[in-house]
Amino acid sequence: AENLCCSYPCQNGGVCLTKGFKDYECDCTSTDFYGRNCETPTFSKRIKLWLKPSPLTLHNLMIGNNWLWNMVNNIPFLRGFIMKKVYTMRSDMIDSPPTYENEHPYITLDANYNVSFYTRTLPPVPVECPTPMGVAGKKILPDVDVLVNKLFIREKFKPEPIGTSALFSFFAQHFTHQFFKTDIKRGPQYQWGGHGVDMTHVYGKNKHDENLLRSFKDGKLKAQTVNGEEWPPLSKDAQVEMQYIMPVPEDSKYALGHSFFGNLPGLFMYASIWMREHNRGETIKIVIEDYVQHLSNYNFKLLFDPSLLFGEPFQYQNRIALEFNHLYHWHPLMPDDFTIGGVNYTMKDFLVNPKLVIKHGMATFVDSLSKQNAGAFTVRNHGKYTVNVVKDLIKHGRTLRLQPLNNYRKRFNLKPFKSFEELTGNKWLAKELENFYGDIEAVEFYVGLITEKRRPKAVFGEAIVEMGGPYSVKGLMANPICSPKYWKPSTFGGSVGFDIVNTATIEKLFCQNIKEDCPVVSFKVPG
Ligand code: MNH
Repeated sequence: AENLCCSYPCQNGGVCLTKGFKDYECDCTSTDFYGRNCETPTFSKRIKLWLKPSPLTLHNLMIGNNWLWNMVNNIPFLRGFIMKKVYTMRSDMIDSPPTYENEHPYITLDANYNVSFYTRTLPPVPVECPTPMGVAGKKILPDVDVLVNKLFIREKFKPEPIGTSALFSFFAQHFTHQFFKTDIKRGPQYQWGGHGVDMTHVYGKNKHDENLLRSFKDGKLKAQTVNGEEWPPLSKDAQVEMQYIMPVPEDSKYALGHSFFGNLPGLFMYASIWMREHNRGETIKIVIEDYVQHLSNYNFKLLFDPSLLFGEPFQYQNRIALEFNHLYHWHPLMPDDFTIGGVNYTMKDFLVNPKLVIKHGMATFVDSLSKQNAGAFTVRNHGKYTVNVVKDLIKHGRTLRLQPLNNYRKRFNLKPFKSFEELTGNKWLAKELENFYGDIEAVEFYVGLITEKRRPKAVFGEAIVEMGGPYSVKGLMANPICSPKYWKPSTFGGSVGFDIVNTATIEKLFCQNIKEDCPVVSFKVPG
């Protein structure tokens, strides 16, 4: 007998239950919908839906209307009001406490208590379904090598259209590696991180590593001076385990908070600047007001102010979701080569070569990355060294039985796509995808995300933003330092420390830790 839940009959967040052998039931509890498939809104929900602007309307409001935002940005009460809406609307999309894990298509307590699992926003496709995606599409998914050769491999570099810099790409990688930590030996559903912004990528994964990295003087991390600048210690002077993707000479091995960060100069650069700075509250401030600000391209000036959530119903707990990890695979943002202080380096020259940062110096390095364009997040734009990463990712999506993109669109209040052309906005690509999947309802998660048409004036398509936004806002604002008992000057050593957090910017982070004149520090290539 077939599992009737394989066709995802329950709408609007209703939960599907099999009933006997040839029936199903939808649990519509607290969805504001009723009916066999939770398809009918209650009267008050109908009015709310009618008044509610679509994600596209909101996006257009935020990226346009310069005059309006110039006014709002300068009226603290209005700016705070709008920002509170951003916090609550985004984080309300995330289940908290977490609901699903990878082993069951229904809620289990393990999803909450087993913190070695990534959580899942949507449960896995039931194993007994007729096709890998449920009932839609072919019985066998496209061959990963064929798929990647056709849709992922970069032939000619495509620059990111809104002018995102390579400084941004490395920030993304550096920042997110503190909480995307797959424990691949156990399997792609396992992780070894702390489910949030815990700064383990600077201080080390546990107390043991932290003690090795700390100098126990003035609260500072161990450091060494080379060419008149401070850099992380060599591995022989702080024996935390590092992992390199190819062999490295001993004198190029540095002790860093994250075992991967010796592999790329851009990561070593961020590791070094945070070692010089070391303050946790600043990260969230910089991520919201510089990093997400750039990413959103909003004319509204985003604000980091945890007190806006005080008194609101909001859970100060976070769990990293598998889907968040998958959608954050932004490898196309990496260019194939870099110009540092006028010298050209290929990615091959860059790999396992952190010494380049010391050689050119912090100022030149950050200046050069700021002036260099990132790659576009789109098809056929994965550089040579990241092709295997995306192959693994797609394979993991399959073993984990991620639901198709359209189900995620519905979960995050987006209209499911009706055709391949609507997804891609491109006839050639639509044709290719149709050959691979046969049915728009069977497009895999990551493949759908990267083939989705870009929004006007944006880095990504709709789905990445409408999913990534909620995970990101929830993860940042649910951090304990944002909670009422923590968010006060005494937690930061008094008003001086609190003030540092409240005025932090990416530019200050670099410039106040560089002795020379302030270089260009920008997530957007100037000019
Ligand atoms: Mn990247 C995982 C290489 C840039 C985001 N990345 C991995 C893995 C490798 C890797 C290897 C391990 C996965 C596997 O073994 O299958 N990544 C690179 C290289 C570059 C790179 C060589 C640059 C060149 N990565 C980036 C950038 C981002 C990013 C830029 C943007 C945020 N990478 C990820 C994420 C993971 C990952 C997210 C998953 C990490 C985890 O789950 O542990």
